[in-house]
Amino acid sequence: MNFDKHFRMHEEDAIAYAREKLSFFPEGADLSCNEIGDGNINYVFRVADKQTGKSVIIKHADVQIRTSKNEISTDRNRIESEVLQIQGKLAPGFVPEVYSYDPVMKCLVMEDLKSYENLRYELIEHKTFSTFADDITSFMAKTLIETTDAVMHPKEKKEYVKRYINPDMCDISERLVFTEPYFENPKNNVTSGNEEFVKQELINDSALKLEVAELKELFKNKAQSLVHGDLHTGSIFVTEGSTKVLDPEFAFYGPAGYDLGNVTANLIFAWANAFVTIEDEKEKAAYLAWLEDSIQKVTDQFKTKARAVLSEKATEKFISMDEFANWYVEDILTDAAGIAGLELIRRIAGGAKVADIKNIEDTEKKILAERICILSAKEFITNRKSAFKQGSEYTAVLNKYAGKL
Ligand code: SR1
Ligand code: MG
Repeated sequence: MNFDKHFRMHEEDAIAYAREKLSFFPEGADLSCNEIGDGNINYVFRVADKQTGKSVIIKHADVQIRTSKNEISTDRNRIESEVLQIQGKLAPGFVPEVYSYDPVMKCLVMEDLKSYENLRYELIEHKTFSTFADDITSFMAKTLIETTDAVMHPKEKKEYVKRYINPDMCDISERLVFTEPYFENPKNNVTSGNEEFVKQELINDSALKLEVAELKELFKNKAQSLVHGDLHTGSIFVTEGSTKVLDPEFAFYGPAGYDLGNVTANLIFAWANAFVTIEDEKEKAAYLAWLEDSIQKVTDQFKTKARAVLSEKATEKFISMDEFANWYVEDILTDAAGIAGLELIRRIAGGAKVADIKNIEDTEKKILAERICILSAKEFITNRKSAFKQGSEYTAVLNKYAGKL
């Protein structure tokens, strides 16, 4: 095999690929391989030297989506590889190191974060991470603000806009996040017992749908920052004291608030899971308090750090006017609130579910968690322009519905 023509790789191909194309392992190394991908789209191989334990990750893109088998561009693999490297320069230490990218086999070869765990599953197990909010807000302030043309030269930024146009992946988000949950569709697979609620609160609410349509226009047209584009807790790996962001295959030039809103919404899924599943009152109060503190810090620390990046690095002359710089950051927070609402809704009333909610075994508890998320989401969307410039406003809404329902 010389890997000069693309095909869908399996574990044995990844071993052969590592031997032939990578200089990572010594000749004759006894290699093993496991396919460890748990996402919907790609194949992720961990290739390891059985003797030394040294290992590498090969992320491989096929021409079909892994779950649906629908056709999809493999350019996402190039975008992921390049964006990881850009993010690594802007926010050192927050992404895995990229070793190589193969444009023929669509293989992104990168550091194996063996000692890290997927944040979504850690939160479901009610674990806490003392530096998470600080880490993720540093990552977002740097990668989002430093790729705007408030900081970059406008011509250089427009080159990025062109290079990271990502039509197939944006099409997925435009359908799954911004459209399907608001129309009847059997693929939405709504939890039994919540169908009427979803119909009433989402499909029949034309005022809400107008706001959603406005946010969809924003997503399609606001080429503000090089966004990660899918920054949910399954794209984040953690260990105590360190955070790594993976999987920017949905990256494109979009509203900076897209990433911020996704982080907030996915912490809220963890909150809703903990609210309905933790039985011991003391344990529950402590865990909800940590999550609420994290949810608040995501907004509050991002706001401070984004402002600091602008003060330090802006090339746009108007940023020196405090009123404009403040408006610039608040505008991102407005978008983030709308996006947080959309992400909460689409993971419950749309096709792509999250384990925090999907895996709640007791149906009554699951229905309750879903309703808290949906009603809160509606407030985030409809009141985004006048509220949610402070993190405590998000947790106040959650607690309001948790107390009511
Ligand atoms: C077909 S892809 C479904 C979802 O998984 C990804 O992680 C994105 O969130 C996408 O919407
Ligand atoms: Mg992903």
